[in-house]
Amino acid sequence: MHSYHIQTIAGDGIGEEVTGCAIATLRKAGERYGFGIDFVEHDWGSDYYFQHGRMMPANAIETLRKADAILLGAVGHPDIPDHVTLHGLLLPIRRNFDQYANVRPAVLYEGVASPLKGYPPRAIDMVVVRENTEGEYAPVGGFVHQHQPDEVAVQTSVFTRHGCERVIRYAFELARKRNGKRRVTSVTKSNAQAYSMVLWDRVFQKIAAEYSDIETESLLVDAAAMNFVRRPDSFDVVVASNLFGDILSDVSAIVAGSIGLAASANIDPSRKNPSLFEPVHGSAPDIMGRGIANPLAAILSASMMLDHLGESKAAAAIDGAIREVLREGKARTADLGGAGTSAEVRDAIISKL
Ligand code: GGG
Repeated sequence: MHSYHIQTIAGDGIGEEVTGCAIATLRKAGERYGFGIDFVEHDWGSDYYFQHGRMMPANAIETLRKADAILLGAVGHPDIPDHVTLHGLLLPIRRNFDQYANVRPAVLYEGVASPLKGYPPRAIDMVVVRENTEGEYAPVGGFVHQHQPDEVAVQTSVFTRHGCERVIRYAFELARKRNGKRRVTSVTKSNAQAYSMVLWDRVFQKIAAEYSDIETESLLVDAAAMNFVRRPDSFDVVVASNLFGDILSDVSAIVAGSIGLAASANIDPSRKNPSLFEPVHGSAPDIMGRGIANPLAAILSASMMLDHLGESKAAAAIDGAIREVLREGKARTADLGGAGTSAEVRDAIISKL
């Protein structure tokens, strides 16, 4: 029996609760579909930071490199500045492992209400592909005259032709593979960002010419934000820079019912490094420890991980179980209008497997 080596970082807040549900679901899927999973769980994150002054150990990347894949919960703590938690854990992992495609699907499932009227189940079925290693998140900048009245902060975006090409190509390949509208929408703000995003637009035009079977659209990010609300059913694959993709994927999550359903995969398509799977949501400290967080984003992320590892039957079974539980509407958490606990939702999924 093949066994996968999965390393997990539950992280902060509700991260522990939802990752626990994902691990339990993966164990059941392994039993049912004949593969083993050896989990190594790391206690990295904000509690680790309080003890050690850093979010993860100095050799964390070398440790994680041994994994077939990584499962992450959430990062963020009210007593630590957000840039410390994010730059101390998630962002170095994405960059060190060249996880340049952050894939964030948004599907309106049967039994889930969109805040927008008039969309039947699956009418919204899109995926945001966010560039994940450079752009506005590049760690380039600094402070001058720090904490003085004349303080200056410089933050530089980095857009490389190579970086744009590979993520745009990934989006086109995904549009070919998906059973969708075969459309790729590129999002920039190239009227204002007249260097970096003009380069992105040029690269998009060049790559699009290689995919004549795929329809294309280019939108400025303000128009894209409006159209995610006005006509979410028109989107299939959306490709955007690091920051824009992050923001827009919160919009696609909420028009599809809840951020509690938003899964994501940070993929190194070369497979030289492990990929990382995480719910889009953060640590939600306001509800941590109460056992009421929606575990479905974490479980859907675990399913994306199985698919990436080649366990497509098990992944499809988890997706099917989630669809059934949502359709039945008996076990559901508060974000979806229910009063259920994370454990009830987890158990409902596991019983369907
Ligand atoms: N699920 C991991 C998490 O806590 N994400 C919250 C977050 O702020 N992520 C930043 C990003 O993806 O750019």
